[in-house]
Amino acid sequence: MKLGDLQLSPRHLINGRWEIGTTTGISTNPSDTREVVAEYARADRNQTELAVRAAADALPTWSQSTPQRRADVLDMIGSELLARKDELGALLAREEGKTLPEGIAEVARSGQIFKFFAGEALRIQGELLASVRQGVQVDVTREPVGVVGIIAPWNFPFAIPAWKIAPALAYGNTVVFKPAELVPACGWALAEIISRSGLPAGAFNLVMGSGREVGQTLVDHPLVNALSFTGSVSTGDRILRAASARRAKVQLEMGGKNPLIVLADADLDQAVDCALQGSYFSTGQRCTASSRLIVEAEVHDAFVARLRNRLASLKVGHALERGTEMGPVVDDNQLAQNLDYIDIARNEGAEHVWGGERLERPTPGHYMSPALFLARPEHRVAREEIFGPVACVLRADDYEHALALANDTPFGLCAGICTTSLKRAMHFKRHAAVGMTMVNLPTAGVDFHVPFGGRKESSYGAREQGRYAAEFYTTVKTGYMLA
Ligand code: TXE
Repeated sequence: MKLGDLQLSPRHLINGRWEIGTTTGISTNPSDTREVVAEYARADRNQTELAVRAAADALPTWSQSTPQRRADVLDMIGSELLARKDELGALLAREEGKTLPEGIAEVARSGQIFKFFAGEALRIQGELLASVRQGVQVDVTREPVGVVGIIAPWNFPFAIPAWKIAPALAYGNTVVFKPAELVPACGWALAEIISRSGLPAGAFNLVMGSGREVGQTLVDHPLVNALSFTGSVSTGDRILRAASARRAKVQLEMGGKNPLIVLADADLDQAVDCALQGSYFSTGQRCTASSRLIVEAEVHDAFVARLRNRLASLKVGHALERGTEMGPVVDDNQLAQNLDYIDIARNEGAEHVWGGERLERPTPGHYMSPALFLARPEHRVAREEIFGPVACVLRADDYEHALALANDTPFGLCAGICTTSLKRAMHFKRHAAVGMTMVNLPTAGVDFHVPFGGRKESSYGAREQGRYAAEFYTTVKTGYMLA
């Protein structure tokens, strides 16, 4: 059976059983909208509550399981993801629209994430301290937070769920996972592997459906102790307000408007590569995408000319077609939003350099050409997250001006610089007001074993990934004992 080619009928996983939904929905292939990828079960409030109860009931068993058992479960999931990366990568490309190589790489990374947290389950640490009181011993230990609600976006349908689910389970929590409505088949394929990994029934549950009903039920449910969310700023804000009102732990990863600075001393070909990859690969649908290219005046025109040439030959097409460099936009709404921003940019007086048009391809899909504008800092195209293949160039007088422009944003996820000056690179790493910096690398493309997250409006709560994930998925207990 090859999931990459089939029409699937994903069901919910609730308390170890596959359940039909109260209604059904469909997901389609953005490269060929005639093709239905999945006809999937959609849950209502009651079904979501059953999943939460199942997770709560499984908590005593799973939270007391041995680190070895947790490591075995996570390692098995990781191994299967790696072994099936081609097949699952094809499913991802079909349902979300990133190119096949991008899809395969994402599934492989998801497998590595599970394997990393298999190791972390064996390395849960505490502290033993001398007390300030005579004869007393103090220890600090980590315990699971409890039931974790995981609400995921569509743009990384394997990797983002993986980097939330794997640490949740590694540290002994139980999970209710809600994938985004555009990518239920990917969510289900991951859940199907997890369902065969040896977890007790109810330790991991999948419920699909709308954010308003399924997502909101998780946010409001008193038995959900922690919520990890990736998505838009507006939804993140709503979740934060509701969840913190009932004192649940919350972690949010939201938007970005990430700058890439190109200084006059940069290797220009390398800088153009960084801009091309960071701004347009994965169709620009990454929170780490570089959508503001801040270029020092001396090399501005040369940089723009080279990037324009690269865009002119970028192959936009069906995600599964060999040689495609940029797949379609995920759906009609996102495409309409991208095209609206093209109009806004033109109307506000940004200078159009390339692209931004709807494209026809042999199959009916949501295709558009990569867009580039010369903008001013006040233009909306330079301030708001578009989440598509649309970037703008801002002209900077010098390094100090470039840094000020880079930090002039409500977001603070990632920032990059292309330079051959070690002094400038070091200064930039220290003064960029973000959670992640890149030197001579695209802003998008991160490792899986180190923290991921940002500042300002981009993120809220403890960092994701790496061993820092323990901050969110555990709670510490301080023990005193008269020795
Ligand atoms: O996001 P939402 P959408 C941005 C991007 C995109 C826009 C909309 O600009 O165009 O957001 O995308 C669930 N309670 N990003 O609609 O609505 C929802 O079902 C609980 C940037 O996909 O934030 C889905 O599972 N959950 C971002 C998840 O939240 C709710 C990545 C995300 O959906 C809910 C994705 C509610 N009330 C979108 N409402 C990035 N920067 O990485 C919705 N959801």
